[in-house]
Amino acid sequence: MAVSRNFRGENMIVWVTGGAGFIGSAFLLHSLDRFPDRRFVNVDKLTYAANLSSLAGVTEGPRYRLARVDIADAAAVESLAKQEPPDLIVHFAAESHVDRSIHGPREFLRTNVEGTFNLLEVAKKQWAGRTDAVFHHVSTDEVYGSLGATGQFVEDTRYDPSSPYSATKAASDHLVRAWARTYKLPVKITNCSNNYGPRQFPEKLIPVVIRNILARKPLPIYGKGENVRDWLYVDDHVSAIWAVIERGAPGETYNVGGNQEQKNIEVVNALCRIVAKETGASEDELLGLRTYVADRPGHDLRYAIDASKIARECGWSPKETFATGLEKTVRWYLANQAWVRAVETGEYRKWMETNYDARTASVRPGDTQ
Ligand code: NAD
Ligand code: TDX
Repeated sequence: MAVSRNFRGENMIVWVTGGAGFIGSAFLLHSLDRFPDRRFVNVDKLTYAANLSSLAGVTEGPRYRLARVDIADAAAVESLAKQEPPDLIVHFAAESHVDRSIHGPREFLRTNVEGTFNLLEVAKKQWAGRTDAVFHHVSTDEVYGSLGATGQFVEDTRYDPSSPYSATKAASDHLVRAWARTYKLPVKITNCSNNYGPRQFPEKLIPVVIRNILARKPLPIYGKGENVRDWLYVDDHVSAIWAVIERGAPGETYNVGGNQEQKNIEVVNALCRIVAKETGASEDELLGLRTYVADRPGHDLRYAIDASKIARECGWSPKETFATGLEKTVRWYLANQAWVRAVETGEYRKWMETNYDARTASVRPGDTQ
């Protein structure tokens, strides 16, 4: 007998692509807690950026499954859709680091463009005639390119990506909109500013700086440290995505940001101050670690988000300020130094590799720790 599904809850299958990454794992932890009657399928290739210890305590069973699937592999995505037909797809999976995209852009095209294409095709096939399903595409403010000293990105700011990363994210946004217009696929898109928080891979600015402060290593500041980012605490991004899934209009795009602009040098200074306060170290000693290094090629000067549409239409606003979120983040890294060490030694990958079952494309047994 066919299982009847109800978008509002029971038996609903939610695909979370990239659920073992930084934002995807925060989304899963929140969602498993909030929706006890839904089944979440974490569709993740488990690249270097995945870390299953971020999902410690999440057990496989009726409510959760990890499916190790490369979204750029069309046959694998189709086969998973037969086993686990989705009602909602929340698409995080991507190659996400700008510096890596400069040195090796090919993987960014595969995952960000072809991978998104494969998911759209599967959704199109699965959802023919359905209007209650949702393909939620998680994108970035970097698609809009760089601002000068003033102004903010709005939803119809012209796309003008600068890096291979942002160009592939822009391409994926265009595909999602085209599938909505041409095939009437029920899609929603969010373009979010820089996230930070617990469990971010130590290649992005904030975790790199925290790690290096703790190891008393140089804190690399690209160029003059004058570039501005608009920072959002990761759990606020998670709540924004649910606000749009639940209250956003089909086919619409929503910009997400915390209205917390900071120059990179201000971020580094704040981290030195907080770590000094939390550990009793000398703030001057930590500030002395700051080191200006060669600039990132094509480095966007400034991002700033106008998030008034999501506030107005979905009733969303962030809970954390940059000051409160940064303090929480530093405390998490101080309390979880083993997490960072496991990444540095490569230990974090061993568990995944030894417990992977190629026959079921799952990582077992239950507990992911
Ligand atoms: P991340 O790099 O931490 O995690 C990416 C996850 O995707 C990893 O678990 C990885 O294994 C998985 N993945 C990569 N390639 C895959 C493939 N081919 N098939 C299946 N899974 C694959 O990324 P993140 O920082 O959590 O970002 C998640 C999403 O949010 C991305 O789409 C990114 O563009 C977007 N975003 C990120 C930020 C930010 O500041 N981090 C801001 C705005 C938007
Ligand atoms: O060591 C560093 N030194 C430094 O000065 C690093 C890693 C970065 N930077 C600068 C570059 C940026 O101006 O800090 C700023 C932030 O850099 P990243 O953490 O690499 O983030 P960014 O390039 O802004 O992109 C991030 O936000 C938007 C995410 O990586 C993207 O996935 C997201 O779309």
